[in-house]
Amino acid sequence: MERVDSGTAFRIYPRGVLPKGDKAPLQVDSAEWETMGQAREALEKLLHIPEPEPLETPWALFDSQGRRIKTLDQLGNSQVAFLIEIGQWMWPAVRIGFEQHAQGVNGGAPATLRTLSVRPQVFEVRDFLTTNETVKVMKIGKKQGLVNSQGQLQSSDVAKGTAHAAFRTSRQAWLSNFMSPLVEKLDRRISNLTRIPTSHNEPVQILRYDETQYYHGHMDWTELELYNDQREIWTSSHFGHQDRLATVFWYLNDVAEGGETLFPKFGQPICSPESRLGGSNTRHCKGAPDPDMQSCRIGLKVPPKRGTVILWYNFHPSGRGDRNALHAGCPVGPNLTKWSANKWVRIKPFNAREKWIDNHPALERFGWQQKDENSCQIKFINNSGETVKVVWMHPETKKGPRTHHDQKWSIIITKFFHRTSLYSQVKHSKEQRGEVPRFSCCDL
Ligand SMILES: O=C(O)CCC(=O)C(=O)O
Repeated sequence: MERVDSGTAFRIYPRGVLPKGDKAPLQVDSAEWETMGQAREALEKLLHIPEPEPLETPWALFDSQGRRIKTLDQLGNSQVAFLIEIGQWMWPAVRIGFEQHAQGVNGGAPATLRTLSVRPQVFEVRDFLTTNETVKVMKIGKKQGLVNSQGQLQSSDVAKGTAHAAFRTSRQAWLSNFMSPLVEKLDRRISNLTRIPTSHNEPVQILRYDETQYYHGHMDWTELELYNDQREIWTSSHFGHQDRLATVFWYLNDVAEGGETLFPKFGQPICSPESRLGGSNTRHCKGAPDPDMQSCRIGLKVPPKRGTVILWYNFHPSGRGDRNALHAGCPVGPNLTKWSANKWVRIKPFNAREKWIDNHPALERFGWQQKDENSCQIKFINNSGETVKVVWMHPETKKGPRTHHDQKWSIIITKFFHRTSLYSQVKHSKEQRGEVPRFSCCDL
C-alpha cells in the first residue's frame, strides 16, 4: 500500500506488482476506518483474503523497516505499508542487485541486504559476522563435538531404505544460546535483521563439510505431499504453518573451490500463483522442471565468503511454501573444509504447541494418506554383522515390499496394513543384541 500524496488514501498493489496495461490501481481511503478491526475487514474484502485456516498465523501490516503496524495512528504515519499474509515480516526482493538498509541490526548499525535472487527470494549481507566471531563460533562447534548430519527422509526414501548419507554428508552440532554469550548475541542480531522475534529462532546448526562432502537439493519447508504417511511430520510442521519461514545461512570461512550454496530453481516461474495456500498442484508447470538434485551445474551459486550471511525465504508472503526455495550445498573442493551454519527462523514461535486436526483442509490439499486402524509397529534389529534381507509379505498373496538391511541398522515398520506392510522409518541403531531378525512390539 502506498499513500497517495500526503492524504488519507492508499493505492494498493496486490502481490507488489503494478496493474497491467492502463488499469488503475486499487485504492482505499483510511479516513473511513475508525478502528483497526474495520481496516482489516475492508482490506480482507478488497484483496479477497480468505478466513485463516486452523493453526494459520493471521496476516499483518508492516512499515518499510519491517515494524508492525498495529494502530491506525501508526498506519497514518506510514508512507507505505506491506500487508503480509504469512503474518511475519519479509524483506521485499524488488530486483537482483537491489540494496536496502535494515536499521539497528548490529549494535545500532544498519545492515545492507543485497538481493541475489527474486525467485526464490535470496539476500546477501556482507560482514554480518566479524572474523573474530567466525573463529569463535567454529571453536564452540568443535568443543561441542560434531556428529553426522541427517535430513528428513521423504516417504519414498523411507520405503526404499535410503541412507541419510546418500544425500547429506556433512557433520554438525547444535549451539544453544546458553552455551555462550556470543551465540546469544548472534541470535539477537539475526532477529534484528529478520525483524522476527528471537522466540521464533532455532538454535544454531553449525556444519563442517570436508572435501567432497555435500548436501543434495532439498527444502527447508515441508512439502507435505512427500511425507504423506508420516503423521509426526505433518503434526510438527503444523500443516505447513510451523515451518521455517527464513534461513539465515552463515559462512564461517572462505572456500577456494566448491562448497557453494546452490539454488537450482533460480528464476523459475511460480506455479499456480492464484492458489494462496497451494497443494500438490503448485509443484509443476511450464518452465519449472524438477532439477537434478545431485547436480551443481545449473542455478544461482553463492560461494562461501567468511563473515557473509545469506537470508532466504522458504515461503511466499501469501503463506504458501516456495517451490523455488530448493537449495543444496555443493561438494567441497580437494583438501578443503567448509564451515557454515544454519539459523532457521520459524513462522511460529519455536515452542508453539503441535496439534493434529482431523478435518484440517490441508489434509485433502496435500493428499494425506490415512493410516489404517489396524496398523502397528514392528522393529527389526540386525546384529549379524552382515547385510541381511528382510522380506515381509502377505500370507496369501505373497505380495509385499521388501528391503535389505545393513549391518547395525534397524528398521521400524510403522505401517502394518492388514498383514501387508510398508515401513516408513529407517533409524540408525547402536543396539547389538538379540537374534536376527529380532522382533519387538505388536501382536502378530
Ligand atoms: O551448505 C550449504 O551451502 C547449504 C546447506 C543447507 O542447505 C542446509 O544445511 O540445510
